[in-house]
Amino acid sequence: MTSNKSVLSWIQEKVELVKPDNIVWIDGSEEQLEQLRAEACATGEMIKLNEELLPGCYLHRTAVNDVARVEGRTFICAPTKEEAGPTNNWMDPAEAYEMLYAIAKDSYKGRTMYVIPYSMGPVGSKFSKVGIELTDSIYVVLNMAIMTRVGKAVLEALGDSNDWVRGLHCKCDIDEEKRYICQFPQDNTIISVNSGYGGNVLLGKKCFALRIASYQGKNEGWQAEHMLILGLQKPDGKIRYICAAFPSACGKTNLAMLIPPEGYYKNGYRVWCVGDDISWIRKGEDGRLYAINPENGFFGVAPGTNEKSNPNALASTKQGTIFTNVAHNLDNNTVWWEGLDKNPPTNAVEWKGNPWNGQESTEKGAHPNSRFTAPAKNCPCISSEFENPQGVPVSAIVFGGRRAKLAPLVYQSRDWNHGVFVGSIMASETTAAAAGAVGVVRRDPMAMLPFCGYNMADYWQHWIDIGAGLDPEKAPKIFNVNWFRKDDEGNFMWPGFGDNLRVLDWIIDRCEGKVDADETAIGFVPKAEDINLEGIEDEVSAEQLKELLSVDVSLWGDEVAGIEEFYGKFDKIPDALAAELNTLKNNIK
Ligand code: OXD
Ligand code: MN
Repeated sequence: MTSNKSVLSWIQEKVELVKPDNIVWIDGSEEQLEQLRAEACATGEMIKLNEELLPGCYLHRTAVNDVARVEGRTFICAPTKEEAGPTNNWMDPAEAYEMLYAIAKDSYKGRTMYVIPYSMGPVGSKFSKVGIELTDSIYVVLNMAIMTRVGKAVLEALGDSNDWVRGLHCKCDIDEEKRYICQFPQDNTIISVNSGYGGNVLLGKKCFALRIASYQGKNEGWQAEHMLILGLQKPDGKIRYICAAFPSACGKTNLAMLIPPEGYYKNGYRVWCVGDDISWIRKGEDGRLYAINPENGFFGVAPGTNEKSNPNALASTKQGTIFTNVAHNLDNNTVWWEGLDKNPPTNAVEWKGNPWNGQESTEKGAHPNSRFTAPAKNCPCISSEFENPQGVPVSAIVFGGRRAKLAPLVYQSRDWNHGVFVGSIMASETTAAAAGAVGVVRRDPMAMLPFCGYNMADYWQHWIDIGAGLDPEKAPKIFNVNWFRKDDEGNFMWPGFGDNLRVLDWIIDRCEGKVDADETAIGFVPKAEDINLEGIEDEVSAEQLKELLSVDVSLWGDEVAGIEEFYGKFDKIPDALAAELNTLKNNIK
């Protein structure tokens, strides 16, 4: 399919290492994918679901010890530990290659090597980047064919170029003790062994589009961010775009596909989804920042997705979708997960493959991290700009986390550098959904803690440098939101979901200079009368809104100590951020 020498020689090397019985190049044709689906069903790797209710949909179960990304076994193999920084695991590249090649050696014997040429971003766009993943898993091929653009056209766009990311995935024995997800940013290379689970093996996603791409972006003057992209259409018909970064379990997919509250909808408000997880951002010819979503599908968490929380996500899963680790309803050959509805199936198989009666069992039917891999084109609110090779102009960047007391519902940074500071101090409180203590603050700057491919201090400096190259008039305005503030009884004070539009609306008005704000110690906070509560007055009283917008400087005093402790891990902090921390300290004195 290609005469590109760098591609052919790299594949040849890897063939000699892993020794497959056969080699199959993925050409992107529907016939070839269909053949692979049939083969996966014949071996039991996938189960074909009800063609009438869920056309083109399949179920897959991973090994029970292989159900999530493994941050502890994920390494940035840069030449020095300093280049990886204190927040990444580091391994010397030579040692890493030696160890990984020893694990991968002969591991494809008796298996087929699939060669997946894929593009992150629309094929041929100047934003886009090519990768080639070698895998011995049909499940990986079929997921990659949903999450990225795959096939011949990608190799044609690549031509003879050597600018592509090498990815080797070997299932091996799914041995947890020998599971490694290694990125070699300087070599444009990813090696993943002993896993068959999404985020560890769909190498285009976290490994390439965030870890490798963040490093490429630093060198090439652009940014790879863990951000959704949404278009907010106002009654005037104009659409403004927002990129937003939240840590896991803070509702990125829900916000990206938000349905406006009824009154807003009637007035012509709409939200259009460009992406739910990753943004690649660069300066356009007009001096504004533009973003694309490099992915082509959604790899969403299934539990909790329902007709109320996210009808658009649910609709996206109704065809051509692969479900992983959810419950299998044997009565109608469909799928079920906790939080889908109140009617679990009685004649079912749970995610581990055991018989399951959802009405009687205390076990979960779906794994809490069970997933759907759904084509973006299925989403009823997919943006008309989804395929635009130029991307969309970014009006606002929004950071956020889960803070019961500290952060107000929304605040705006004073300027770009203050906004970078706000992103760098992002943190979220742990929930009961994850193992460990509840309510513990975990720092997760820009939601990139597990995904930054180099030293986070250099990453922050890169953010500062990007801002320095922008006309402040054209630079996106930077905000922080907190949908999770609680009252003294522990109840959430803000309804969230569709009502978050009320906050997005204020954000865009601020970007366009249409609304005033109060300056506080931490930035600009809305005047209470500027957050429209029409339709939710019963849920949020004027008093409660005031509380939601309040800034408690004594709590910020404790927060400063936490920020200093976190910054203290780094040998260097950009001067601009040290100055912002000083300003915060002075402001709360
Ligand atoms: C994801 C994640 O799967 O951030 O998107 O973990
Ligand atoms: Mn993510």
